[in-house]
This record gives sequence, structure tokens and C-alpha cells, in this order.
Amino acid sequence: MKLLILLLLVSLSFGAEFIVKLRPGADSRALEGYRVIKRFKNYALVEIPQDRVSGLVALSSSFEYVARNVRLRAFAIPNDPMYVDQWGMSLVNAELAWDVNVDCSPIIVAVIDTGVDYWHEDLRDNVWRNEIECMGSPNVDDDGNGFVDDCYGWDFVNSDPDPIDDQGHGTHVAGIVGAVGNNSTGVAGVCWKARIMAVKILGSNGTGSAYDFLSAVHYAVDNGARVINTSLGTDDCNISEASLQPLRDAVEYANSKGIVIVAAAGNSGSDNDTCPVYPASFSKDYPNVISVASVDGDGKLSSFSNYGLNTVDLAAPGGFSGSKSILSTYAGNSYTYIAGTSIASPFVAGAVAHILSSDPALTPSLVKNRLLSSVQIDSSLVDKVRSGGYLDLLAALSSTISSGGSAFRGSTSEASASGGGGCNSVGGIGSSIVLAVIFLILRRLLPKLSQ
Ligand SMILES: [Ca+2]
Ligand SMILES: [Ca+2]
Ligand SMILES: [Ca+2]
Repeated sequence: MKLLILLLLVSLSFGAEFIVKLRPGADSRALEGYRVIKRFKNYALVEIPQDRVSGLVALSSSFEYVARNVRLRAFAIPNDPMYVDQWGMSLVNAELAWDVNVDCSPIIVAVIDTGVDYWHEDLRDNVWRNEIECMGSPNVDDDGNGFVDDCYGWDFVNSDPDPIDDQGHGTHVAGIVGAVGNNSTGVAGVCWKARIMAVKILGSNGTGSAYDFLSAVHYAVDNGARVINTSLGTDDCNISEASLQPLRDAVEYANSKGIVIVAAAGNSGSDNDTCPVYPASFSKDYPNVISVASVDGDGKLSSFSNYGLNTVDLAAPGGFSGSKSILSTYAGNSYTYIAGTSIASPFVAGAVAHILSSDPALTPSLVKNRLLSSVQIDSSLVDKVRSGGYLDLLAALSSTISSGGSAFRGSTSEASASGGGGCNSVGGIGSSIVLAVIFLILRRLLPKLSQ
């Protein structure tokens, strides 16, 4: 049991409870007329109407002071044994955020990817289940949604109801969003409790098609997802607008239903403003698309990460801290390290699930605005991504909604002054081997659209 409890003083008053300290030898009849909840020595916990608190000390010579009964609460670090290696969580202030909320289960997060190992020991309690089908009749579309026996989601690659992951990528992504936290097992997700919908469009070779993407987005939206993570994309700058339309339709459909799509920016180390990657680059056109670059353990843009001042919104952990990339769940009930913007994206998808869990009525544009206005500014990102920074989960959960639509860069001037031209300083030593795995997935997607 490694649960570490720290007590955190917060400045919330607890109802109308006040701590009264009596002067030594004071006549305890001074408390008459108040409801005393507890007493010890010369302290008393007393319920006092708010309007009577001020001046109370002056009124009674027996009172040394009257103080609000501020709340103390546990500030937990999860007991998952591999958490010690999950540097990305502390970088985004997840530990502090988890004091605010650990439960994203009100919000369904669809992972459109290679599938999800939904039997994984550290995921199975956090996977979405379509209970009508799980409890229904085999070979019957019990819920009438057009998909027979879709208990765990759907496999659009093989057109069957089993979106199990035969590659690993989707399971890794799913674990970042919502590996079960604080269960003495494996790792912890950004959300300790979650509902992850597995929607498979990438096969074991890591490729997929726009049609399956379009189908998958409709499936996710129609079956209750509020957030869609897409750690995939095109890798051809010359795709015609006509060929892009199915992808655009998918994004527009999600937008019309108020569903957020979080998308990886790509791993080519290039500028998406000049060489767009879709769906990430739809971020410029649609308020429901949030595109994500990768940072290393020092909060600097990863050397492999795509960027784009106008088309990439913020960064999140996806690179390296020393020799370690991002640890998460993997296919076959295992765990592994992977780097890439694919891995950064689900940090943000998890953050969106947190935000919507606490405020389900928020529109996608308000969610996006909150995320972008609460980032941790870094000099390596100021000229590279729209927000100028990387995810701060605590700030995103704590901040009030800013009303501005586009003024995400309001706090960048200070960082600019100190940052200068340090944009391309990350060396990328040692990253290429692990990245090759992700490249295989990202680069080969959507070959049908390459003309
Ligand atoms: Ca069905
Ligand atoms: Ca059925
Ligand atoms: Ca766990």
C-alpha cells in the first residue's frame, strides 16, 4: 500500500461551521445560544449563521478568535506500481488535478484506432459496454443501431462486432485516456474511471481508410461518445479538397452534434500550416477539433512533432524524459513505452473528458477555449502552436471559462521575451527507433486519398 496522503488546506468554508477558540478560563456559558457540534479543550466547533460571525469576538470577551472551518482533503498519488515511470502525468499537473476529479465515467470517450484490448487487466473496468447488446441475443441487433452484437464497439476493418486490438497502438492510447487508476495494478490513466469505446479502423498493419474513419465517427457520435480521440491522420500535403471531403464530413457531423475530436498533429517534424495533416488540420476550420503536438519531459517540443501556429492547438506529453517515452497499457494484457503525437493526443482527450464530466453542457468551442487558455507556456512552443504551451490538467479543470473566441495567446509575450529563438533545440537523440513504430501507423494511413 503506497497510498500517500497529504493534507491540503483549501480556503473553502464548510457550511456555516466555525472554530471558536475560548480564552483560558473563559466561562463556557459564552457558547450558549450557539449549536456546538464538537468540543475539546478550549476549542469548539460551532454552527454560526454567517451574518453573526463578524464582530463575534468583540461581542464576547470569552472568545480568542472565531475561524472558518476550512476543509482538509486527501491529495492522493495513485498506488499503481508503474506510476513511478509515468512522468507525463506530473508534467501536466495530473496529481493536483486528481484531487479535483478522477472520474470521467459520465463521458464516453471513443478511441478510433487499431482497437482496444478490452480484456486488459488495467482497462476492462473502464471500457464502454453497450449493455443492450452485451445482455442481448446473439446475431440480433438488439438495440437497432444497425450493428449486430456491438457490445464493446465495432471493428470497421473486418466489419464485425469485435474491436479487439491486434496491433497495440489503440490499447496504448486507451490506457493514457483511462487505464484504471489507483487499483494497485499497472498504470494510471488521465481519467482513473472512464468509459472507453473501442472503434477499430486501423488493421494490424496500422493502416485504414477515410471511409472507415467516416463510419467510425458516425458510430461513435450516434452511440453516445462526447469525445473522440484520433491518433492517426493523413501524411500527404497534396490531397485534393475533393478527396478530403469524407474526412471533412466526419468532422462536420461530429461538430453538428457537439462532439469533440482530439487529433494527433503528426510525427514528421514539419509545419502543418504549410503541409497539413488531417483530421488535425481541420482545427483551423472547426471549433470541435483540437490538434495536439508532443513535448518531452522538460516541456519542450519533441523533435519529431509536427507543429503549426495556426493549425496545431497545444502540446502534451508524447516524447522522452531521459530514455523513457510514455508508458501505458498494450495489447495482450501488457505494458510498453511508445513516443509520438499519437500518444500526446489522448492526454488531451482525457482532459476533455474531465472537463465535460464536471460541466457536461459545455460546447466544444468552450472546451477548446478552456484547454488552450490554461496551458503551461513554453518558449519552444510559443511560435509553434496556437496556445503557445502544453496541457495543464489542473488549470484546465480549475479555470473559469474565458469568453474570448480566439485570444489564446494572451500570456505569451512574457514567454516570448525569455524564449527567443530556441525552437529547434531539441535533439531527438534516441527517439527514432521507437518512433518508427508510430510512423508506420501514421504515414501509411489513408493511401486511397493520396491522389
Ligand atoms: Ca447493435
Ligand atoms: Ca445482439
Ligand atoms: Ca492501474
